[in-house]
Formats: sequence, C-alpha cells, structure tokens
Amino acid sequence: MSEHKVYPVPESVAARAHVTQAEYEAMYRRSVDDPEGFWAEQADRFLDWFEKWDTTLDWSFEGDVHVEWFKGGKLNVAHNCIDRHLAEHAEKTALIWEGDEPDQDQHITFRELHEQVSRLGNVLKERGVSKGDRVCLYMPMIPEAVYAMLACARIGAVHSVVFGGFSPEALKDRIQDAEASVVITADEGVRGGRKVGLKANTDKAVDQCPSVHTVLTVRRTGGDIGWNDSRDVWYHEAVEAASADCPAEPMDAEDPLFILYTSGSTGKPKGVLHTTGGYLLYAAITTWYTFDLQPDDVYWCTADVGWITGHSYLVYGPLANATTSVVFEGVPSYPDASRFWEVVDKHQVSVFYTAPTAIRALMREGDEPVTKTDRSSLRILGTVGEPINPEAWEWYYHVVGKEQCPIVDTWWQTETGGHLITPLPGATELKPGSATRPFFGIVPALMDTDGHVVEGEGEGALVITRPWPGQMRTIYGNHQRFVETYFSAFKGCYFSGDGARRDGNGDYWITGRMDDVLNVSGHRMGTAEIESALVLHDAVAEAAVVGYPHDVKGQGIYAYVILVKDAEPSDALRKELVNLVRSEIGPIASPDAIQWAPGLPKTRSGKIMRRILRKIAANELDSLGDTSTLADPAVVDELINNRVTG
Ligand code: 6R9
Repeated sequence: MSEHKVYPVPESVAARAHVTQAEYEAMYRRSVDDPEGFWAEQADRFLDWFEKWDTTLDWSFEGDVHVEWFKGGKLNVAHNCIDRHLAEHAEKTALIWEGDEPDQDQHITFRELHEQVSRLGNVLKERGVSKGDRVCLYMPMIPEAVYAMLACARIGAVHSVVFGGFSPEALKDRIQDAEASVVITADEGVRGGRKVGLKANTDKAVDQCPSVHTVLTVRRTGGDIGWNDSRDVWYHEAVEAASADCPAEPMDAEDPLFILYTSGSTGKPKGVLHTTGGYLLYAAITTWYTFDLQPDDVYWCTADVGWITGHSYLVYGPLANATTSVVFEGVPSYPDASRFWEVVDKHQVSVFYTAPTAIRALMREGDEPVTKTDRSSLRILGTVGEPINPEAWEWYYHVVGKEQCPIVDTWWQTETGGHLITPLPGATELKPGSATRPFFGIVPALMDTDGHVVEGEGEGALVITRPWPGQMRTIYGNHQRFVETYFSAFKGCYFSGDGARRDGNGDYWITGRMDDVLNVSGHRMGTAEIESALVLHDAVAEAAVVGYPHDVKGQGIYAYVILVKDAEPSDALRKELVNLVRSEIGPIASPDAIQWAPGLPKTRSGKIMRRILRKIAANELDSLGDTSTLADPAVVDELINNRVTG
C-alpha cells in the first residue's frame, strides 16, 4: 500500500539544504528546550527591528489566556518586506504578475514596490486612515492587492482581506464586524476568461456599512461601474497625485497587523487577529526552511490573497526573505489544463505551492498536459489546505516533479499563521499523505476522548501544548469566544479542531476536522453558516448540512432540507436554495446535493445526530452505528431510501 512508501531525502538535496536530518533534530530540540533563547535568536536573524523588545514571551493557555511575543520591540512589516532589501536588491524582481490571459504579465522590482506602497500609504493617510484603523480589501489577484496589504502595514492600519469570491452579503458582514472605514477594490476581477463585478458587489455591501467613507477602485477591466462622488475615488488618480515619501510607522511587535475571517463550527465567521512581530517572524522562518529558499528562487504560491496561505506564503513570507513571488490572476484550467506548467516554464519557477484539490483536478486531465511542458526549473513542490490522498501525492511527485522534487505537505491553519507540521526538504523522509514532523518550536500532542495524552503510536485530537510566535492572538472583538473555541476542549492546550494519527516513527497523519467545519476544494466553511442561509427561505423549516467524500473537491456539501408544511419540493425550489446560499455566502458554498427530508435523526434531547447524516451522505450505510438513542429511529430509513447522489 502506498501509505507505507517512504521516499528518503536525496543526497543532492541534503547536500545543499539549509538543514539536514541531524541538524533538524538538534535545532528542534533546542527550540523546545529553550524556546525564548531560540526565538530571540531567530527574531534577530530574520527581522530588522527599530528597537529591541523588552520581554521575549509572556503567555498562558489557561485562565487569562494570552500570548505575547517580543513585547516592547518596534518594527514595521513593510520596512522588513521592502525597504531593508533596497540597498542590495532594489532592481531585483519582487513580484511577477501573471494575468488571466497568458500574454499578460508584469515584473515589479523592490524599488517599484517601495514606490507603489509608499504612494498608497499616503493616499490612505490623506483619507484619514491612521494607526489601528481597519481597511477592507476586496480584490482580484493583481499587484495592487499586494500593494494594498503592504501600504496598510506601512502606516499601521489593520487590513482585512475578503476573498473576491464572497457575496456582497458576506462582504458586508465582514466590513461591519471590523468597522472598516475604507474599502479597496477593483472595477471587475477576471478569472478563467470570466468577469466578476467586484465594484458592484462592494456598492451593495457598502450601502449597509455606515463606517465606510471611502471606496478606492483599481481600474482593471474598464467595465461599466456605478459611481458615488461622496465616497468613490479612482485608485490610479489618487496614487498618481500622492507623494512617494511615506515613512514606515514604528509598530509594537504586538500591534495588530491584520484580521482574516475564517469559519468555525458555530455562528458567524470569526475575525482571526494576527500581530506584527511574531507573525512576520513565523511567516519568514517557515518560508525559509520549508521551501529551503535559495537567493535566485522564483517562488509561486497559487493561493488567493483572500486566504491565509496568500497572506503568509504569497506576500509576507517570501517578501520578508527578499524572494521573487509570483501573483497569478487566473485558474489552473484556463486556457487549458497546461496553464500551471506553462507558467512554470515561462517564469522559470523553482518552488511551486498549491492545493490538493487543484492537483486532483489536473490529474483527471491525464499526463499529457503536464509532460508536454519542460518543468526542469522546479526544485521543491508543496501542498496545503486539506489532506492529500496518496494517489494525488504520487502523481504530483512522479509526473509533475519527475521524481526530482521533494513534496512538502504543510499542515497549518488560518489561526496558526504558518506551517506547524511539515517536512523540510533536506531533513525529512517523505511519506505520501503524511505531513510528517513538527516545525521548530512546535510541540504537538494527541488527546483521547477523556482528555488524556496519547503516547507513542496512536490517534487523537491534535493539540499544541506550547506557544509559538505565529499564532493568532484573539478573535477580533470577542476574546471570550477565542478562549472558548481554542482553549476549552483540552485544558492548557490549543485545540486545532483536527484529528491526527502518529505512526511508529513519530510522523503525523492528519485525519481531518473533528468539528462541523467543511473543507471544500481547500476552502474552509462552517456547516452552520450554510444552514443559516438555507433557513432564510420561507419554504424551509430546518436544514442540516454535512460533508461527504468528493473526488476532486475533497469534500462536497450535502444538505438535508425539511420544508414547511405547505411547501412542495421541486427542482425550481432546489435552484432557489442554491442561489440563496450563493448570495448569502458565495458560489464556493453551493450545496452539491440537496435531499428533501421528512425529519432529522435527533436524540431525545433534540440534538441532531450528525454522525448518522454524514454516513448516509457518504453512502456508508453498513456503519451507521448505534441509532437506539434516537427519538424516532424510523426517520433514518426514510433518509436512506431517499438519498441523492451529489
Ligand atoms: C492553511 C489553511 C485549515 C484546515 C486545517 C485542516 C486543513 C490544511 C492541511 C490540512 C491536512 C494539510 N488542512 N492543511 N489537512 N493536511 N497539509 O488551509 O488554513 O483555511 O484555516 O484551513 O485545513 O483541516 O484545520 P485554513
């Protein structure tokens, strides 16, 4: 079975890598035996500080839960990602933008990046944005998205990037929660030849957001858009008129850098808050070691800036290391299934980082779209976002990487800021499907259902027992929810929400979410959010949403819908429900299957037994488990008989 396959570290990779296996072991031991000494050293090595910190670490994972790194230290993220590189690398390419159409691209040097970010910083200041104010970004994958993140960091504003695929309703919720005063967007985004009306969506959202006084719009397509003189400003006009002299604001290491909304198992998305010093250090050091960065790398992370991977591994991590980072506007299938590999050849990409769902989708198109390209520039391959099945791993390794490139399967989360469990190219034997070993300073543990630590080989809830610099500090505006969500399940530990197995060699295998969070094409979604959208429809009395295995998406969305008494099920109603979810959340949350249900399996105390709903959706009918505690066991047979295929 491929699970047992092991790929040793090739001699050639180990010989020039930043760390070998022995070095990893020694450095890991040091990082957990003397975390403060270790991280203080790394903070000096990876970052440029205006003023040294007073206290390296102050923390508690119990009671008054708090985590502070490098308190009192002063630095600026934009200075670290741009200014300090100018002396040696002003003319080096910082960003390569690859447009949706293969004939569109642009190289932006660190000098140009500095000018663009400084001008935009001044525009924001002129519009009244100051330190600590929130700015919302709702943008396509264009260089201005990176400028905007760094411009906020430069002046000490807190950015909140909202993925361009979210609906106006979802955008509105996020702007309101953060009380953003400015939104930066584009007239339209372009993906796979199709246009997305970002400004039109912004207008709909902002009409319900009294906190917003300015909408800055980048002209991307020149398409028709609405205009409101009292709040709309063209990005290019404002930037041209602004000064290019914008000093980087000295920030405390613990000042907020950004908010990023992510889904949990209950309620509305949470504003995950990351701060300045610890986050940047962790993004920088993980990018360096996980991808074994070399000075002439062309590094391409295909994630959108709307997700944490786009923050840490497209913008902050690579730029902090003065690495050339590719920004891709399009999709893997446009104009055809060779696009990724054509772009790799065109820009001579050496490090390539993508999601299992993209690999699986491309694998279905066969080998030819890959093998007709050269790809000899590739050195390291990475994956992120969901467990990678061994078949997809092997295809990525043999066909895409021609058995020349180690694959780093990086496990981490929006909350963790950067990689927690991942192979390092020169140090780790690879096992298809395993995220392998903890990164420096990370102390994972597995817990059984009684809250006891599982020692050695075994399976359990994956927790982290010690603080690390990149971890989130709070949920914006709701510290209590932060404590309850992450620190209440297992006393004194950060609970990730994932389960994992540790094998006899100490390698970790992530088994997936243990809570009601779905992972659809690497996009994280709460079942509760989708259920809330469905019950907004007058015809719907109750809804229960679960995930089920899906060949390409990893998980598909299966919705059980109970109609009100007089409503009739129909295809038209099914369509209305899908549209409702699209408009409340976005197309990524559209249910793949909707089953009309007479009722739901509930315990006598009224709790929905989701375990049973998951089994039915997955068509695993032999393993339904105990149904004797149900209030009405007959409902299960009805659900099985009317199961739909997604
Ligand atoms: C970075 C990111 C986090 C959830 C996480 C887990 C899943 C991410 C994974 C993985 C197995 C990997 N996940 N990477 N599962 N192997 N290499 O994806 O953040 O969007 O917050 O999702 O994604 O379930 O808990 P986020």
